[in-house]
Amino acid sequence: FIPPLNKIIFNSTLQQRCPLIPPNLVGPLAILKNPPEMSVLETRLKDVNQGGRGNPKNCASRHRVAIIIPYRNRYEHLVTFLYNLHPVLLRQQIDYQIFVVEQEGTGQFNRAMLMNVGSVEALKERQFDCFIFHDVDLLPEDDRNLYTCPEQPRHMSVAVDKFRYRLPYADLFGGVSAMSREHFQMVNGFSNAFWGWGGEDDDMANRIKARGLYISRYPANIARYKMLSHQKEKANPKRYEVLRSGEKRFTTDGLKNLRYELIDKKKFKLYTWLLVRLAPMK
Ligand code: NGS
Repeated sequence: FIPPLNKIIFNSTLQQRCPLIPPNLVGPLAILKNPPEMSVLETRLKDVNQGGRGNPKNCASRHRVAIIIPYRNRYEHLVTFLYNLHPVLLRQQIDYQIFVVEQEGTGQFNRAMLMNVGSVEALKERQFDCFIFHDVDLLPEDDRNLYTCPEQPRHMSVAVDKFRYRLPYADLFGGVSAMSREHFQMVNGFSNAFWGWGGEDDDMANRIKARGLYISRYPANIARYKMLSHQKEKANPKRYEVLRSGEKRFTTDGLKNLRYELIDKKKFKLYTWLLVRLAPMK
């Protein structure tokens, strides 16, 4: 039996594909800044399934997306993030799962490595089509900013309030960014060599260009974000050096030499939590 082109078989029933443009978007959003307690939020977001998964009810989503949050010590931000993001993703008819990848201990934070781990661990659960790497302190201000899988790597946090809604520089790839599974694997993921703040996203921008891909963006009037306030991280003084010598490591440093230990994993109602110990790169 071959189903008609616009339908697919889903849970052994024939389901219509979701429309290209989700019908219930609202456009500009009021950011919700005072979330209820997590337990209350869990009962309120009743369309979210265990592990922080969502899926449109009446159509088959076109996108299986793993949302990956590199994380440590920002519980209040996390609650606010979940409070704002789940309703948006549900309205966008994405088939998604939120992974919070927490770095164990107090050593230098390695954002890029946590995102590599997130991608590897997500694929152990399902064959996601793409990854959206998302800082926990950024909240989308418009639900037309679709969390779909991109043709080309997509930088999503184009206009952030903290930068007066201007893109600081053309190759910026930090904050929120989306990559297809194929492209992410093609560039060997992120570098594991950036310990402490800064540079890892610029290195990814270099990887993207080196492979003949390019950074795409939605218009700045839609790709808008609010940043939650926090103390500034101490920048890694070596980041420019590591960045400059990055190219010779593109094929070796990344998913290929990723070493970590998964210490714990739990499926909470609103997210899948991974606690990882990162092994320093040799
Ligand atoms: C650049 C950093 C990036 C960072 C970007 C935006 O200077 O990692 O600023 O920063 N590159 C280097 O340090 C080499 S932020 O928006 O977080 O203030 O993403």
